Amino acid sequence: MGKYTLPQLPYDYAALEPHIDARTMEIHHTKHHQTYVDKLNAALEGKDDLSSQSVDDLLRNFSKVPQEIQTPVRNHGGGHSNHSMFWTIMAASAGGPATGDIADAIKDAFGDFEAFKEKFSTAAANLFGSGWAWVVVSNGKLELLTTPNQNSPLEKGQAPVFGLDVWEHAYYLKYQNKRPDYIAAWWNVINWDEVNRRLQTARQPAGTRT
Ligand code: MN3
Repeated sequence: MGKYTLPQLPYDYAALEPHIDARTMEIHHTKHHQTYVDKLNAALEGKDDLSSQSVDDLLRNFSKVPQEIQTPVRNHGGGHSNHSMFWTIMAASAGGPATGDIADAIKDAFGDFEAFKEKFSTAAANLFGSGWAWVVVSNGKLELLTTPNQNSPLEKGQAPVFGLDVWEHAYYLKYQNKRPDYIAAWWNVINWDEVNRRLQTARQPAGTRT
């Protein structure tokens, strides 16, 4: 039994239907996410000084990870952190325009919500290969960016507010090659309450985050 463990989903596999199907959610959680956890634990075997940190702190302190295990920590630590975030920022009976502080922050940074949604969706659709589209707090400002593979914004000192998994495993069973359809559907399940909680944390100065 390794140090890092697969978190439970805060809802049933079928909860996000019809936008994200139950079979995709089950495989994504029990196979893909579990594999990131297992491979992260294998990479950190015997390195208790590193694995005593939360996975997010491990990535924030990436420069302290020995070079010979940087690649598995980036891939599988990133995979564990990214998916742990992803499950929580989705919910049943969610979606719609942003609410609360994130609505104001989006307006300040990107203009109106529909313009932002378009910009984020285009970035996610155009990302070549596998990766994530993100809204992060970077130097106190809200930014939209993408990362390849499972690379986490935490590694670069950016605080992820929310991110969208655009690996084919996230949508292929239901949407096949139609990634833009998956992205359009995903806006119906984004959990703005959790995004607002994460925004509050992301805006706290580094070092005081929990
Ligand atoms: Mn995934």
